[in-house]
Amino acid sequence: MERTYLMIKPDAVQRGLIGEIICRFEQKGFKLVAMKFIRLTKEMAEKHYGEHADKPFFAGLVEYITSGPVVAMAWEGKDVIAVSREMMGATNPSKAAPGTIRGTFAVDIGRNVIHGSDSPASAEKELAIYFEEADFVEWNRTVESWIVE
Ligand code: IDP
Repeated sequence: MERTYLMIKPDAVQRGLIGEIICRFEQKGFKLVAMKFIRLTKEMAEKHYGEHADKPFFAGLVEYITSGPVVAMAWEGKDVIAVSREMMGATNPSKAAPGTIRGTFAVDIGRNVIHGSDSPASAEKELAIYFEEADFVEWNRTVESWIVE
């Protein structure tokens, strides 16, 4: 089953949106398999966003993502990488469709409330930054056969 890395960013934690955001993925039918409430170090942030190191917004991005606690999560499910990106909406909340997480809860690209891996390769890389193998909980949902055929 596919896994992705989702992170509730510091702005969403400060605004009391943890429950709202987790609720959407639970209700969709995805399965939570790991979760941590942590504050990123500068090193973790630079590793996570390494591909943007030469962008003008990089310093601000690292400052933002380390500015307060985040909820780091691993979610599992059918096509969870692509589907969770759709549920999040476009990177720039002004362009995010109404009803998506960013479309509903955010207005600024520098405060866009959630991160989600954009490919299997980045999911693998990002999950390894935040979790060790022992952090993943193996569990059976009794409703599984009502969610996936
Ligand atoms: P994604 O988060 O939707 O995958 P990316 O292009 O990978 O989007 O950018 C990573 C993060 O960097 C964004 O979620 C946003 O927080 C931040 N970011 C991207 N572009 C800008 C910008 O132009 N100004 C400020 N922050 C930006």
